[in-house]
Amino acid sequence: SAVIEEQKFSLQEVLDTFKLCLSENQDVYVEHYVAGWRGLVKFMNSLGNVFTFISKDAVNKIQILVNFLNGENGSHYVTIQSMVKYELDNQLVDLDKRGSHPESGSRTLLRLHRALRWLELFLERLRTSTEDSKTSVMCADAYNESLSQHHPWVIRKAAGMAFCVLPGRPTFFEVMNVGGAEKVVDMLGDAVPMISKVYQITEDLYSQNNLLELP
Ligand code: 1PW
Repeated sequence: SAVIEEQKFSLQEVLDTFKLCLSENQDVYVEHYVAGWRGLVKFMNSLGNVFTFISKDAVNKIQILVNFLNGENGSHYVTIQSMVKYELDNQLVDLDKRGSHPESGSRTLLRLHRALRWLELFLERLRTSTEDSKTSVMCADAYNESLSQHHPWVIRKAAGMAFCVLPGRPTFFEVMNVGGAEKVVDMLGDAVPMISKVYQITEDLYSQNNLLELP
C-alpha cells in the first residue's frame, strides 16, 4: 500500500551520490560531496544513538559548506577546486594557526576529507570480510589507520567506545538495505573505487597547495 512506500534508506543511493561528485575535468562538486555526507550521516544515525556524537560534527561541517554554497559568494563554492582557489586568492583561510577565519570552507572540507579516508578503508574491509568478521574491529582498524591521527586522545577514546557497540555484520548489512551479502559485496566493489578517486583528487589538490595541515 501507499503507506509502505515511504522512502527507504539504501546505502547504494548514498554511495551513488559520490559518483556524481566528479565533473568531466575531474573537479569535485561540493553540492554532491555534501549530499553524500548527508546520506552517510543518516546511515550512521540508523546504527544507533552512540553515533549521533560522531555524526553531529559532520552535520555541523556539512551545514558550514551548505551556507557557503547558498551564500552571496556561492558561485565560487561550486567545486572544491574553485573554493580553494577563491579562499586562497582572497586570504580567507587561516594557514598556520586559527585566526580570523576559523571556519573556512577549505579547513571545514579537510575534516570531511580525512573522515572519507576512514570510510574508504572501512568499506574496503567490509567488502573483503567474511561471515565471522567483526564490524567493530574493521571499523577501529580503519580509524586507527587514518582519521585517529588527527584526533586528540579524548575523541579517540570516545570513538573507540562507539565502535564497540556497532551492530554485527549481519545487522550491518541489513541496515545498508542493499540485499544479500553477495549484493553488498558487488555494490561495495563498485562504490569503493569511486570514493577512493574522489578522495585522491581532493588529497592531491590539498597537497599541491600545502593545505593538508590547515588548523
Ligand atoms: C560507519 C560509517 C563511518 C563514517 C565515518 C565518518 C565519521 C566522521 C566523524 C568523526 C567525528 C568525531 C568527533 C568530532 C571531532 C572533530 O573534532 C574533528 N572532526 C572530524 C570530522 O574529524 C575535527 O574537527 P575540528 O575540531 O577541527 O573542527
